[in-house]
Amino acid sequence: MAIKKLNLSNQIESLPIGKPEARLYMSFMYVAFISLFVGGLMGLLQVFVRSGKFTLPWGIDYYQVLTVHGVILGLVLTTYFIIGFHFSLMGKTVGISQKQRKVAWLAFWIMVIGTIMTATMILLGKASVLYTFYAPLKAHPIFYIGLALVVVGSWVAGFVNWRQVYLWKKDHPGEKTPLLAFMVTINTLLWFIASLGVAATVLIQFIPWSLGYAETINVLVSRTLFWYFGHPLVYFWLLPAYMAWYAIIPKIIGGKIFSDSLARLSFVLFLFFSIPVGFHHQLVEPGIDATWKFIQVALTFMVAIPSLMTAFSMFATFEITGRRKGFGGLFGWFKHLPWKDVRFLAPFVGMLAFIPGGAGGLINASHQMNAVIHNTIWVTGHFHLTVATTVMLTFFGISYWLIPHLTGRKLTPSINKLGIIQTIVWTIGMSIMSGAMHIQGLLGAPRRSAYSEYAGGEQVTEWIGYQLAQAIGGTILFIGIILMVYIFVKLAFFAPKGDEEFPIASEEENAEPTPKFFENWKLWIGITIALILFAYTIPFVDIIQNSPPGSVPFDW
Ligand code: HAS
Ligand code: CU
Repeated sequence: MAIKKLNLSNQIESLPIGKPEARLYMSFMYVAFISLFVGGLMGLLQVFVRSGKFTLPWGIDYYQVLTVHGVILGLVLTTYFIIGFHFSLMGKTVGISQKQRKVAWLAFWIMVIGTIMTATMILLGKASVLYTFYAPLKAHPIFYIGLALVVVGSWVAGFVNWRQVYLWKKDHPGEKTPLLAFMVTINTLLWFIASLGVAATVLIQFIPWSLGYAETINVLVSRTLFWYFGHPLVYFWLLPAYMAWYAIIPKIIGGKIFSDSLARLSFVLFLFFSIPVGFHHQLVEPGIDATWKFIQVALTFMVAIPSLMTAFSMFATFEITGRRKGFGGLFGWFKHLPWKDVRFLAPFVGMLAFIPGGAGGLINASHQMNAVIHNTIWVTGHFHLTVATTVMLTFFGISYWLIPHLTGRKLTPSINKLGIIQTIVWTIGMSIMSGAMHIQGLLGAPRRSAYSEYAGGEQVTEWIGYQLAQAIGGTILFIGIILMVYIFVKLAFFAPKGDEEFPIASEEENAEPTPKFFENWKLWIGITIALILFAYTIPFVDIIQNSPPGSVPFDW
């Protein structure tokens, strides 16, 4: 398909998405929603086991179930949804040529083969190493090779995005990259630079170790490389939600983008500060100098700033839009937001959840308070607010228009209503489950833990009430998952034919032009690499030079 010329003064002119493209984007969505169902079912089993009233049948192990849950939801669902969404945004704004589409299919199949390899090993019980899979837990080599393939496939997908932006820019000299394509480029860069860390630990440490070529493994190196990747991973999840908040939600509520420059700046800041902060997951770890932990914590607080900018920007969009529609008073604009439109409601609840979710993150990042909550189920509560609510509800919000847009169907009033019920069910289930997890964590209950009698049953009396609450919340959430999967199937196959809008907001007519320097990719990548080298070089050399003898595996 030839790439159409865009007029990008301040208005968005969007490209049509043809059937073959839609098929490509939908393939990623199918995997994502199958994962939602399978991963959610595992979550249900977990809360049941932890209630103390249920044991897993057929010798299935709790940690095997927990690994399926984390890998399928945290790694598979997210990555497939995000890549499918990225592609859709690129297709809509800069186009994806037929040639690049073939490469994109290659990416899909590499990822699928990798996913099947990894999933098979977990299901066979040969890889119960949790989604954080660092040493000394050891899995079957095929688990790691599969993971490596998923990462390679995602890189190929990233190259497609970059290539398209490059071609578009060649065709449009002097024009700024469309906002959403700019954001996708940043998120792809972030993912690429971050996943070099996980690729290094998998290729250099885990594959030789699991194949038996190396007898021992350097645990601290493996954890450090994992968290070099693991923290930016959470922003790789968050940024697509922010894309929708900045550039799509304003359109849905009948407004304009608050500030194109502010949105771009916040994404650039995410690129800078997402990566050199992995130590905030290793604050209690011996072997890392306290000075470097301090430096990375300071950088962690920097990465909160673009989120605060986003919060400011969202409030501004809501208020300006409402007032322009003539809703006066202090909160009139708020009352008249389109509460009955699920494309708005679901992401909005996601935003709300990020207020306690983000605050919890700031608690986690504070060294002294981290000592209280680290390795407790508080952390599980934190990430069920952030990734499983803020991000997921926004992804659902996106699905309500993206899926029918791609399948040529319509979001009918009755599906919209069901979506609103889904959002409410999710909110109630998650509030109960995540709330109970936070409190139980403060009482010292560990995370990554099956039901246990602990200290002769004493602790059970203190904790069991919260574990029962988690089982209740988790069951409600599972109902939410069934509803969402049902809605997905409806929108993909059964909803009436129609032409659902792909909502992209435009800028104000008289908006200030976006400064040219935002297109200075060399500068952004240069600063990113400099910050990573600054934050990691000295402590990493130290870790390698002063490492204890390698650890023998904890084998399954
Ligand atoms: Fe986190 C652990 C620190 C954000 C996910 N985090 C985790 C883990 C996951 C995760 C999965 O420092 C567990 C990893 C594991 O398995 O061990 N996190 C932070 C900090 C932030 C943060 C400082 N986390 C996230 C996001 C995630 C996520 C986002 C997923 C998507 N996290 C930590 C730390 C740990 C950790 C430690 C390790 C703990 C340990 O010891 O193990 C920040 O990015 C948060 C900044 C956010 C804000 C909030 C801004 C609010 C907004 C909403 C505005 C609302 C509006 C609507 C507009 C400051 C944007 C309002 C309307 C009305 C009318 C009211
Ligand atoms: Cu983190």
